[in-house]
Amino acid sequence: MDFPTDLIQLLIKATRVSVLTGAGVSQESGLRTFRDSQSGLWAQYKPQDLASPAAFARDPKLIWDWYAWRREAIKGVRPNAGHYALAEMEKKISEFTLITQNVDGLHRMAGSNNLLELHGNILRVRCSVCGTFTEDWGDDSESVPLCGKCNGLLRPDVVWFGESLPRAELEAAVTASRACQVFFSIGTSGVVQPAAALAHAARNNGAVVVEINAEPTPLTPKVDFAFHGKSGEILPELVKAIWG
Ligand code: BV8
Ligand code: ZN
Repeated sequence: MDFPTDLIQLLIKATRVSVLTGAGVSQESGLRTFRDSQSGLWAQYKPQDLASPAAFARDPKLIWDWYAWRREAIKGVRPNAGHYALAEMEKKISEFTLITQNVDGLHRMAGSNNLLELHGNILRVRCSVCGTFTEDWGDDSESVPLCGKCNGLLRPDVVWFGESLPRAELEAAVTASRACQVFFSIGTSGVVQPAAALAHAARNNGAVVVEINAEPTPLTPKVDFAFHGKSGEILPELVKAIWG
């Protein structure tokens, strides 16, 4: 795959690069993206209707089971070449920040360290009342497991719609987006806020913005370089083009 030489030259010299990823980077690992995530029993629900405090209050068991179903799907997959290429870029670029909306933990599994999980991680569970994290929770199918400390209902450690993002991660993501020379938006439809605002923050601070996505998004008209295709194919090619 050929890349514009000015982009390659820029990336060879770049010391500050920030990347935002979404569900698209995990698609080639066999995980459905958010917009086409529902199937079978769950096809009748819109994800954002399930991923909300109101839904959990209304029917905690339904929401617990939905996350248990997604957790099982994640346990059955591995990172793909796109995840590994991003871990490779982190080794080559001095200030490389990987910001993800994904709760699947695949970036960390691929070896990414400077990782900001803006929307949490589905493999972590905490108490919905006192916030205590629990390593091992029984998944018997009868009821939602309870907190060992206060008997509150346990919930996945993810950010639901209407809930604020973890402050430290969000602040670090905004700082890294404003300070970078190159900002990549990869495998995301760029609809969910405040994550979708990060590319604009980077652009407004003079960064070159690159989009890698299977299809155009609302961000496409605003980027300097757009590559529409599979991130698991394009990212390894890009790494090769930069560092041979
Ligand atoms: C908050 C965790 C308030 C849970 C998630 C301003 C304007 C309008 C609305 C809002 C606004 N501010 C806030 C809102 C409300 C809301 C929001 O943005 N709503 C949207 C729907 C309009 N935001 C919130 O509620 C946020 N909280 O604002 O709190 C507040 C403020 C202060 C104080 C208190 C409260 C919280 C948002 C986080 C919600 N949690 N996930 C879970 O996973 O269950 S969001 C979840 O959906 C994901 O994390 C991700 O962010 C999003 C899905 O988007 P993508 O990842 O992009 O996936 P998608 O399927 O859409 O697209 C995939 C793309 O990949 C496609 O383009 C496809 O073409 C491409 N693709 C596919 N295959 C490949 C590929 N690309 C490359 N290669 C491939 N192989
Ligand atoms: Zn508790």
